[in-house]
Amino acid sequence: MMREIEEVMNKVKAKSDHQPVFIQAIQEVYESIEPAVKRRPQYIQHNILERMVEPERMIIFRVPWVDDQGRIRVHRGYRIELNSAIGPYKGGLRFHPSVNSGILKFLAFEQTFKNALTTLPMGGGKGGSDFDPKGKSDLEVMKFCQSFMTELFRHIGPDTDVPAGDIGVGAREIGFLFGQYKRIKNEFSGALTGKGPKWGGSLIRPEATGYGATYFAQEMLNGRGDGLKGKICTVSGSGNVAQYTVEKLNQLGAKPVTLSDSDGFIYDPNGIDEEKLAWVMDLKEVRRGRISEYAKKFNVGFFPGKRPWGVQSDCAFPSATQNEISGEDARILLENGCILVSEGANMPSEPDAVRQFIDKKICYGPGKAANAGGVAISGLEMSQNSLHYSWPREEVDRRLQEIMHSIYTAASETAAEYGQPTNLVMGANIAGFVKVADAMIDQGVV
Ligand code: NDP
Ligand code: 2IT
Repeated sequence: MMREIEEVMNKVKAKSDHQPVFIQAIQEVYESIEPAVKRRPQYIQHNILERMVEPERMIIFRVPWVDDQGRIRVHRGYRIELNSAIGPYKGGLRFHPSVNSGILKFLAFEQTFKNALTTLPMGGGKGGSDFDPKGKSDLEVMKFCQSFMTELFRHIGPDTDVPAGDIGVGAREIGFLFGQYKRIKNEFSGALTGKGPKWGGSLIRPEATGYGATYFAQEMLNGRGDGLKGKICTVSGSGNVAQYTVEKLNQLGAKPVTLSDSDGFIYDPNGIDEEKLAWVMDLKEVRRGRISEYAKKFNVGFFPGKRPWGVQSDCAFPSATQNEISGEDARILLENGCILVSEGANMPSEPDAVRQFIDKKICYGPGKAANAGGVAISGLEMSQNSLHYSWPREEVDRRLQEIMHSIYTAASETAAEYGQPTNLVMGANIAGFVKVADAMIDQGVV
């Protein structure tokens, strides 16, 4: 590794030793952009590498609320405003007991380059809380969201910072958060995305991440004269991204056979078809149940405590969380003949798994390219809100496909320019980084 990159990595490691996923995300980007940094000495002169990993602002706050038993509870709220070089901070909110500043910094860092790849003017941010919506009543979730927004509102706004959903934050939570924002600010504006379609939300936003990850898979396969038709697909997770990945895979003639949650995975060799998916959506969004219930309902296997990567498949769509494909999982996937991994989740593959996918030259779409469809449609929701207008479903879906195509083109052309045409990790990281870094240089030492 170049001396200058190594020096920055050593400083980051010393400063962030309790933030392994943040270090992992930086390491992956900085290793792969080295050839671009060599060609552009200005990045070193302007100390861009060190500036890029220091968030512009981090907000940490107390979130007190009262549960259904009348007990006073308290959680920690965060918003990381990492980079605003190319637009207002933009990125989701995660509500999950594991949330801490290291996880949110890794997500904000990834988000910054992902947003740059979308072609839309959005900076990078991420936020959330260690609050767990699972097992809470709707009333408790509402009270938590209202308390969270009672602090967050002063930091966000349609031209400042625009949060959206992520793990544990879906349509229900965005509704409660938006209601409280509007009430405090006395302003109906696009300060959040992922809103309901009847009150400012963009059509296709709920579908966008999963659809986008599937369109990205199609782009990668088309690039090799292949397609999704007839492909057996493993999908992890059973939330927003997983559900709409399964929906689009079915529409494109592929066969999704697994879904999971933190308790284990189900394997349905006959395929999770449209009807079964409708049942899953009701299970997850209405009854808020566990994926193991699918196994009972449709009489298939449930594998407690396991991830789906041992199931024979052509294509894998990790759509749950970070580091859910280990080096060992990757070896098994490849041994079983997997030719494509399209990452709906953020950083789902451990570094050893990433290395194997690149070395074997399979179709490998890293998260910041493959799952950018969600934030891209968030960007289109911002545009529609500021126009006080909304576009029809077909129009938004067409733009989503165009954006996924242009991300694939940017990543593969950049990879080719640096002599590794199949390495979309390198291509996406360089294309995203260069855009943000150049904007930072143009704007001076800020
Ligand atoms: P949801 O909350 O809707 O679903 C998350 C799913 O992943 C659930 O099935 C959940 O299971 C599972 N999961 C979460 N954490 C873990 C864990 N530690 N171990 C095992 N399973 C886990 O979230 P989304 O579908 O929105 O997000 C999924 C991934 O996609 C995340 O990595 C997110 O950052 C990424 N992403 C999301 C976008 C969006 O628009 N929503 C956009 C781009 C990326 P359980 O119920 O047991 O917790
Ligand atoms: O990781 C992501 O890109 C998201 N959770 C979506 C962010 C957004 O602002 O739509």
